[in-house]
Amino acid sequence: TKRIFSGVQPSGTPTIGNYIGAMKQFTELQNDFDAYYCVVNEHAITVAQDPAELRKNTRSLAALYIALGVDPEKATIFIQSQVPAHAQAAWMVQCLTPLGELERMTQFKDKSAKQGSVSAGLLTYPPLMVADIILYQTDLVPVGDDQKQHLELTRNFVERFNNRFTGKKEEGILTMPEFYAPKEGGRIMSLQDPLKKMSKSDENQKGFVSLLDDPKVIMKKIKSAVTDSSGEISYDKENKPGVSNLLTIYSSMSGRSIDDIVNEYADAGYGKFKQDLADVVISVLEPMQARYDKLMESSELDDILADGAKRANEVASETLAKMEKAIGFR
Ligand code: AQP
Repeated sequence: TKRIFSGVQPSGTPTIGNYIGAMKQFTELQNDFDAYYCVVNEHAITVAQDPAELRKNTRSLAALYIALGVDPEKATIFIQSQVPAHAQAAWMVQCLTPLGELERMTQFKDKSAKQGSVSAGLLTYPPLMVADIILYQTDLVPVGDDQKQHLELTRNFVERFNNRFTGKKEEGILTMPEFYAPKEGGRIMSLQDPLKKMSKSDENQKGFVSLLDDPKVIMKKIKSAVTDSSGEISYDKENKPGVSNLLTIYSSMSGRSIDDIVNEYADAGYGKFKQDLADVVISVLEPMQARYDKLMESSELDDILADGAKRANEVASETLAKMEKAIGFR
């Protein structure tokens, strides 16, 4: 069976953007792939995190994976820092990656521009992501559009590493991964600024719906989403970015096509459309939140994570050993 790997940073509570762009695919793909879903807490510390918050968000994110339908019997769920191979492989990746490639990354440029003091880790975030992916000999990486550039970097690395360290007759040491994003919803925009990506660490809480928002809060946030003054419900990303974003969310959360939704609301106003959209979002999140609450109270979660770390360590250390041998450490 083919492998998939993906991760989410515990840098806050995931938003419906994270869900639509990536996490929703986790449950859909776990039946056909050998799946590894990681809580990437080492990535989260590339920007400042409060230790108590980080600890809480890490556990909470693992519970959310399961609450949204990841089955620990089928998929391996684990915390990145509990598998030391990630940091070890990342060092080798860093040493084999030209600085210029990292300085060109859009996410680095965006995030460093927002910060007074930039950590070296923010720059070397992509090599850590390369390590995450290659350690599991990953075939497919379900992530949102914003991670596409990092995946390209991963593919370049794999090619370079295999070329350099593998004799031509041998099979490549590392597997070449493919990018996998949903057709629609690879980039959900902020509810307050439809030209900006929805982000869980956005200071403006009204810009996103988090997976743990209360139904009343969800209703309020969606009702106050920025649209336009035309009053017409149609999909036009250029001229109607706000409404188009809401249509994408509606479509992804309901499984209905955008055309179908546009037809239904042809004569309706924004008020009715937003109200129904909020109901759709709530109908998906409410049962998930109930499962989440139960999990957080039980010790089951700790057992699942201990088992996940064990399984992940087994696979990751095998690849790490191959890399170390190739490089000359063994
Ligand atoms: N707005 C988005 N639309 C669709 N997919 C998205 N993803 C992120 N934002 C959107 C995808 O969600 C997965 C997890 O993201 P991450 O935690 O690794 O970090 P990120 O990409 O930096 O996401 P955020 O929400 O913007 O986090 P912060 O605020 O901490 O930087 C990834 O697959 C990502 O593509």
